[in-house]
Parts: sequence; C-alpha cells; structure tokens
Amino acid sequence: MKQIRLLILGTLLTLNSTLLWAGESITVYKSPTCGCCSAWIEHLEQNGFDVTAHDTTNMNPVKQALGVQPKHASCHTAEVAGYVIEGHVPANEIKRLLAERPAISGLTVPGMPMGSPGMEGSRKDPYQVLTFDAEGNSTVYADY
Ligand SMILES: [Cu+2]
Repeated sequence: MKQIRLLILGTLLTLNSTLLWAGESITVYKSPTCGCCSAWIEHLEQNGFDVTAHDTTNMNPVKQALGVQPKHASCHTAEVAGYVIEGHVPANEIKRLLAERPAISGLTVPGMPMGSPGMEGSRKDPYQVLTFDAEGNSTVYADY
C-alpha cells in the first residue's frame, strides 16, 4: 500500500513538473520569411515552451542590443529568463541552462548547421552549442 502511495505521489510530481514546463515563456525574434526559424519554434513548442514570436526584417539591431557578436550569429534570436538564445539551440540545452543558471549571456549555435533542430534535412553535420558572455568569450556547452 505504501509503495502504491509513493508511486501515485511520484506520478503527480512528474505531471506537475511537466505542467510547469508548459509555462516557460520564450520570446523569438526572426525574419518573416525565415522557414527554419519557424521550424525551430515548432521544436520549442513540442518541448513545452510557450513561444511568442516577433517578425522583423532587420535582425542586426536586435542581435546588437542583446550582445550577440557577428561570430556567434545565426538567423533567429530569442530571450528566455534573462538569457539570450541565438540560432538552432536544442530545447534540451535551454532546459539545462534554466536548471543550471550559469553566469553567462546565453547560448548559441552559430550559423545554421544541417541536422540541428529546425534544420532537419538529408544531411546531419556535427555542431556545437556554445555559451557566450558580454565580452564575446565562449565555451563549449554541448557537442552534437
Ligand atoms: Cu535557421
């Protein structure tokens, strides 16, 4: 009986954290014609993020304002919980970032590597998720 109660409690806790995830808001800035940006947004939504998307024809001022240097730039730029997310960063890495809360500006996948979330196609190229800070320093956060 006690084991069953623990099982039920565990299930409730799991449900609860899933529901909490549904409330994680992320704001995405993208060009209105960017197809891979929309595909990345779908990837985020499938992973429980609550996405607000803003279309803009001029992404450079957005990247400058959020401290994304050209060497770290991709197509879309996003903000979540005070962090900047640049490019096709996998949702799992954003969740890890929000759990770990390191002292960085955010995460980036520079460029648009084939095979990253939103860039699915015939090819799967290796790519890295990088951290970056206000000075433009970066470290490897994950290898794919
Ligand atoms: Cu893209």
